[in-house]
Amino acid sequence: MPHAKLATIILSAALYACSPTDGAGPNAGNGTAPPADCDPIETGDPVAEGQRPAFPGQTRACEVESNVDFEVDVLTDGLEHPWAVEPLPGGDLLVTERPGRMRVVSAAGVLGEPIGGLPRVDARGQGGLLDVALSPDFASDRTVFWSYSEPRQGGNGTAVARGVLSTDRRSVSDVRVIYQAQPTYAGTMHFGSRLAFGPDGMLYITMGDRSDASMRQHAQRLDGHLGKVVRIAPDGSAPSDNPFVGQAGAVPEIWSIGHRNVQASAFDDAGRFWIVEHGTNGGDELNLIERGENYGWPVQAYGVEYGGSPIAGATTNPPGYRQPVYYWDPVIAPSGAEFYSGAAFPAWRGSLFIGALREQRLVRLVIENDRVVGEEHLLQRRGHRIRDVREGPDGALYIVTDEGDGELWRVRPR
Ligand SMILES: [Ca+2]
Ligand SMILES: [Ca+2]
Repeated sequence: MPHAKLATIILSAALYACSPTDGAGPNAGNGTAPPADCDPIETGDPVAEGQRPAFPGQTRACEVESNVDFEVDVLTDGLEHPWAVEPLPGGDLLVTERPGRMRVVSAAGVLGEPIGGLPRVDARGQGGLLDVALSPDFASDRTVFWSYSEPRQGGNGTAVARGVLSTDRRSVSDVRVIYQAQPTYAGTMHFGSRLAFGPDGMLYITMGDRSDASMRQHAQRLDGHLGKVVRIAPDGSAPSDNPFVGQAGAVPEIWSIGHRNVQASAFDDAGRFWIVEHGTNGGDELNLIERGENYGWPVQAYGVEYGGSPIAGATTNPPGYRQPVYYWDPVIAPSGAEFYSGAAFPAWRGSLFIGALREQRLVRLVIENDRVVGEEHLLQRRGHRIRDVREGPDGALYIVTDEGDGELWRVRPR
């Protein structure tokens, strides 16, 4: 589509020329019209008819093309539903597989044996071994943190454990469970749970609402962890500056509330925390998370139920709830996110990359002044559900695909 490409290039130039002045202030973009010559990335019919964004540019951003020349190396296949890839300092990679295995894959693509010492997981439905994160002091303490669905009396729940990786990387020791989401529930869906350490040294855990209609309201309640972003210290304790510490009836680990199911999170260069949540049909959301705020679910939502009916009790823009910075209708099913900061791809610096399961692609967002000003779709012809994306120490992007025969990819300059 040469015509569309030309229009995009012209549009990009116009955007970059005008945005620094237009975008100042926290409510930048409100009331400003989208560029008239924009080619929106999404041209299909919205799923939810008649819904309107709260501000221009909140959905269907302009298509941008970075025209980066890259190569995709399939480092390994044969991974069973890998959920996370975490680059190690020397260039090797930690990978989780949902049935309960964690392995090291070498930078050359050699698949290691499962690491011993991990607790049992409830690997039904969306559950199992989920994310892994390195301690901020990994080089000295060799400590890793992982999330999983923990089998419990009466059901299961998202948990986070930590352990010390042996120097031969065959096992973890000193394993401690530092977080157990409450309440326990007998279900197999919406466990969250990306892990990210903030610049404050705290561990941010994104949660799900457990999916069933009877559980949704937990996202608005302070007496449990479902549907929240949770912030804990590396030992599992609740920091004293969490927003609901000391409030009667509130669990102290809560950082923000009103989330549906969050499997993607990333800190930006400025140390701000962004999440991408699975919405209902037509309502996947990008949110900029601030302490103690309410992100709306299940009161504020775009889209409709996957069965097609309206979301009972929800409207798109009720007062008192944070609006998403951006939403997708149709949905992408987001999992895994990373702000790119490497030297290998200068054109991608500052971009937010997001894995898309349903749409089987890598999404790149250009964000300026807290607004999405461009969206690009990459890797969409490979036909794999993208589960996680991380930047390696070499500046390459590392990706795992959610398949029974899942793959680990390295995206590097050609
Ligand atoms: Ca991770
Ligand atoms: Ca929301």
